[in-house]
Order: sequence, then structure tokens, then C-alpha cells
Amino acid sequence: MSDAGAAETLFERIIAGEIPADVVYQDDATFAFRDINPQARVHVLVVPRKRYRNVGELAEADPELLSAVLLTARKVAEIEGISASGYRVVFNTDADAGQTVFHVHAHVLGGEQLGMFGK
Ligand code: IU
Repeated sequence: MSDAGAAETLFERIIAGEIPADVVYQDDATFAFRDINPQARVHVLVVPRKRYRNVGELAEADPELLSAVLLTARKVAEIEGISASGYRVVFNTDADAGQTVFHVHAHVLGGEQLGMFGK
């Protein structure tokens, strides 16, 4: 189910251009911009223009749009020159994962050797 009725998040304002962002790539379905608090040399967020709360809701409601998000993540890696060296795609989901913005987004991380998962 789309979360369209819920309160607006910061990402709708970034997509609308109301809040400036360092945009890496955009198309009709997705929008990619640099994270303001990067956790790796490359750290880009990929969001669908249409809002869903998390990746599970997106997968259920619109698998084609989830695929578009993942293809944009790959395109971002190509643009950033890290597709050969490798990168990580992360979807934080709810509290224990530290999700803070409830408009689904993929973190694309790379450009250096990444640590393992965990705390
Ligand atoms: P999370 O998965 O919901 O925790 O990720 C939210 C990300 O949004 C987090 O990495 C923030 O640094 C990032 N972010 C941003 O890029 N620009 C902003 O204005 C704000 C958060 I607030």
C-alpha cells in the first residue's frame, strides 16, 4: 500500500527541489542524491518518486518500481565508477535497523573496502 496519505517526509521535499541536494541521477520513476552524512567514500540514496514506507511494502505493491530502484542503484555505481570494484545496497527497515526517513530508500555504499554487518 502506498503511504501517500501519511505525513510528508524530507525526501518528497528533496525530490520536489524544495530542499537542495547533490543529485547524482534521476529518471521518471527514481531519484538519487548524495547522503548528507556519508558512511563510505561513495554513499548515495536511491528513492522511488512514489512513496512507500519500506522495501517490503514497495515489493508487495509495485515490484516493477522496486526493480527500477535497483537498476538505478546499479546506474549510480556506474556513474560513480565503483561497479567493477563492488558496492553494497542496503534498505534499513524500521526501528532496529535505524530507519529514520519513512520513504523507502536504498543506500548505495562503496568506493572503499566496507566493514562487515552488525553493530
Ligand atoms: P535511514 O536508512 O532512514 O537511516 O537513512 C536516512 C538517511 O538520510 C541517513 O543516512 C541520513 O544521513 C540521510 N539524510 C540525508 O541525506 N539528508 C537529510 O537531509 C537527512 C537525512 I534529515
